[in-house]
Amino acid sequence: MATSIAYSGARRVLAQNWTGSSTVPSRTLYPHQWSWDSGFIAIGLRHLSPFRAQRELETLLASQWEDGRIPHIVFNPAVPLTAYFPSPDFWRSSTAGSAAGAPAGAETSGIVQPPIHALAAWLVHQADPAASERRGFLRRVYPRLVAWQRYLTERRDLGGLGLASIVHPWESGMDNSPCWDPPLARIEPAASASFHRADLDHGCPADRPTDLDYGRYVRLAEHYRDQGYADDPGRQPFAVEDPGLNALLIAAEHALAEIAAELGEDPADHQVRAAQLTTTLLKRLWSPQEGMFLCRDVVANETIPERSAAGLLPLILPGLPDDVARALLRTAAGPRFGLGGTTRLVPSYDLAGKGFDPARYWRGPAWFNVNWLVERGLRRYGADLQADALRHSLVRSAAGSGYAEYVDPFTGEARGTRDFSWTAAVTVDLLA
Ligand code: 9YW
Repeated sequence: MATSIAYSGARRVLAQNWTGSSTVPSRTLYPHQWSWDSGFIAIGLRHLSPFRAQRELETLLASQWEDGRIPHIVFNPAVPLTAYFPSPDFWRSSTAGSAAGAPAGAETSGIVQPPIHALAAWLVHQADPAASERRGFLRRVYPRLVAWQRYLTERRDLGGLGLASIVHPWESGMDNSPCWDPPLARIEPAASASFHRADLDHGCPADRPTDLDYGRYVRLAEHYRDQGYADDPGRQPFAVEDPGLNALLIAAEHALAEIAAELGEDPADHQVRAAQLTTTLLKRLWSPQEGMFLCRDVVANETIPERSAAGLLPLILPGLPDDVARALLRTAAGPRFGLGGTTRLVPSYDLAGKGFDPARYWRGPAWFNVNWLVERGLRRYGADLQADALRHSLVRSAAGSGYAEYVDPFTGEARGTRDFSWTAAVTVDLLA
């Protein structure tokens, strides 16, 4: 009974947030299309309507840039500019991004988000292969997904060893994670009077990033825009290799191999790249002392000594050495993340870290997309009992919080906005 209520509530949220061609993360706080949100949303929608799931991804891909990047936001022209900051007149993609091949007929942001899309496309196809084949879904999205992957592995290889770098904290999807504090400390913030934070019109300030964070986000985004969104190594004031984004990048290469094989093409190139990227990820970001992956500041050429849930996400990847997988499972269940012990869900950041705050966005609260990934990772490495418990807790916390954007990791108390699409989508996926 409880699960059927959770399922129907989640279905209601997804129906309410569907615009006709894609889904907004939240009707109030985020009234446009977001890149990695759409990936998670499609993964849930595939159980409700394979057609809507395909459309979700196709709509996003229609605004892909010619250089292969998938922008982190595709703006809905019908929504007033004041509804969300930074708005299209800040990013100016159709003019400032023209050298990078931004579409002329759509307004988007110029930065990116983690590449969940190839995995999402593969899962959407698998949910109903006949519905997918009828519309030629994989055949149409595959070249676009490959171009997206090459944008990240080539243009964004700012460290020169093969991993992709983010050039803005928003690109990690984990906006104000304490991992960005050291590299952000070098950035002179834009004056707070020079912009208006629309997020504070809808959200509680204690649950959101600070004004100082925003000043730095604005400065970095302006800098990137004013260079025409070019990715020249050495010219970015902020460049970080994030294990979460790179884990999804490798998962995407595995998914592309599956898609290629399904289309009758040779998957070998994707398989080789996935293996090479995994080796580099281990060499570059694995910390045996911490028992997890850490971020690397490419500008300062040093490891960032902060532990966030992003450092557990490589658990989704096949082929990790046994000692690495075992250490990750121990870290997830240990005092820093409390899984199966002090926390209901994996917190976004180290419970014992100096930046920990159970209420503030990516500095401690638990997020449902991250926990969905951890659940897959636990299962992949044989921790089925822990995965079952996490699945149960995730569904209970999602429905119990009104499908909150994020929750207090200890109590499950709702934080941020409610009726949040990916919270509903991963609930549907786990119950389907
Ligand atoms: C913002 C839409 C996005 C997510 C991000 C999350 C938040 C936007 O919302 O960023 O204005 O703060 O951090 O991961 O994609 O849901």
